[in-house]
Amino acid sequence: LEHVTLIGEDNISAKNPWFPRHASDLDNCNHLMTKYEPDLDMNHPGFADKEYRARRKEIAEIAFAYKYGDAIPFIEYTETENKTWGAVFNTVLDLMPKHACAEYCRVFKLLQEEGIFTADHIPQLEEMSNFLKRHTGFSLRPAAGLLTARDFLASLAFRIFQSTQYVRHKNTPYHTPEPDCIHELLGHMPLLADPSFAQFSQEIGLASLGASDSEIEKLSTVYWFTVEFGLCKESGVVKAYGAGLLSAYGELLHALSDKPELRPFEPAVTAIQPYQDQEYQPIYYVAESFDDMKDKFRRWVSAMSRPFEVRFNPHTGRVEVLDSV
Ligand code: TIH
Ligand code: FE2
Repeated sequence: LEHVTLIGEDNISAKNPWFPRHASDLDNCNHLMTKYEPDLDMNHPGFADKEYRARRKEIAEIAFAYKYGDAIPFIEYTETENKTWGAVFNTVLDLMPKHACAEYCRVFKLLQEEGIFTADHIPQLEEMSNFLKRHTGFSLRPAAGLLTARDFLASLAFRIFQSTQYVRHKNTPYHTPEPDCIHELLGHMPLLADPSFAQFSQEIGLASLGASDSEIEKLSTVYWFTVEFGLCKESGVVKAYGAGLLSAYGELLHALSDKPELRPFEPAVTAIQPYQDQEYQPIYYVAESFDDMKDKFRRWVSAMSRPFEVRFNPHTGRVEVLDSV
């Protein structure tokens, strides 16, 4: 066994930079990227819809007021919002058996059996959070919009997923340029309840703590091409596991058509692939399996250059910093 020493949390230095050490510190990790918000992005489907923008703002306010430990406030979704959910839900239900990976389908069924996933209403984040806790220890906290990569990834280290709570514009159920709760719920939640996938998500989060800006950029690119837009093989057939595909049937069909380029997942290469989130992706990366993806990711991430190591202590819920040099 290697001899390691624990660095205390109070003497912040290059070897011990500030980052969240406990889930309660995430109250300070909710900085937003506003470029895709309907107020600023002229291509957002809600840009010209005043009523939509007011509603989105009303729901985002809840996230600004949220503090660690609070129950996630209940939202009374409107009939229009529930109908948008229903349209996406029914299409996913239809496409899933053929195009979604087995782990996704397994949890989806569980969510239906528990009455959380139904076509007629949007699940509440609080009930979804309780479901995740029972399966993988993941939980949710509300987010006001697209977060900075550093803040978003940091939360994953604590098995916390920061989730938006507002709904996409009714005119574009097949694809939206910014995350909304339909994307979080239909796209992310099933796999966050899968033990292997939850582990992978937490490892990306842990790797991001105290990382340099360029490392954060690489980690968020890997996140983009796996958790968001990943494809994987299942008995030789390519299936979707990325949340941005499973919540956007327009893009799901595009990804599995002959239009985009499919490349094998290789972290060092994938990590430097430029991408955008305005339109469908021209390139997707295909993993051999979740386990293969995790192995490749671990090998790649262990070559990163932080002058310290981190580990999550599940008994205290704290991230500990180890002096490894
Ligand atoms: N495009 C996705 C959807 O329509 O559900 C949402 C997003 C995923 C990633 C970035 S935006
Ligand atoms: Fe997402």
